[in-house]
Amino acid sequence: MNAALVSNAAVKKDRAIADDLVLYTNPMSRGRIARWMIEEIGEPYRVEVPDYTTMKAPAYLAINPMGKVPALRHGDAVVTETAAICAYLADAFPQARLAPPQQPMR
Ligand SMILES: N[C@@H](CCC(=O)N[C@@H](CS)C(=O)NCC(=O)O)C(=O)O
Repeated sequence: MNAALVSNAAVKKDRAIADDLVLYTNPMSRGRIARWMIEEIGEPYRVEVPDYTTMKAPAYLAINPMGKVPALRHGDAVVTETAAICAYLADAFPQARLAPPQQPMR
C-alpha cells in the first residue's frame, strides 16, 4: 500500500471517529469546560454550536431535552451536565489517564 492510500485510510478513520464523538457547545457557555476536557482526551471529535435560540428547537431538544449546552454524543450514548461529561470522557478514554482506573472501591 502506498503512502497516499495509507494517509487516506487514516483520514477516513479519523472522520469516522469524529462523527462518533460530538460535543454540542457554545463558546459563551460553561461548555468550554467540556471542550477543554475533550481536547485533553486527544481523540478526533466534532463540534456542533447551537445558539441560544436553536437550543430550544426540536432538533436540539432531541439531543438534550433540557435545551442546554453542553451535551456530548458518543455513538448511541448522550451525556448532559458538564461534570458528568468530564467524568464520562475520563472513563470512556482511560488511555488519556485523566482519572484513576475504574475499580469497585472508586
Ligand atoms: N447544570 C448544567 C447547566 C447547563 C446550562 O445551564 N447551560 C447554559 C449555558 S452555560 C445554557 O445552555 N443555557 C441555555 C438556557 O438555559 O436556555 C451543566 O452544568 O452543564
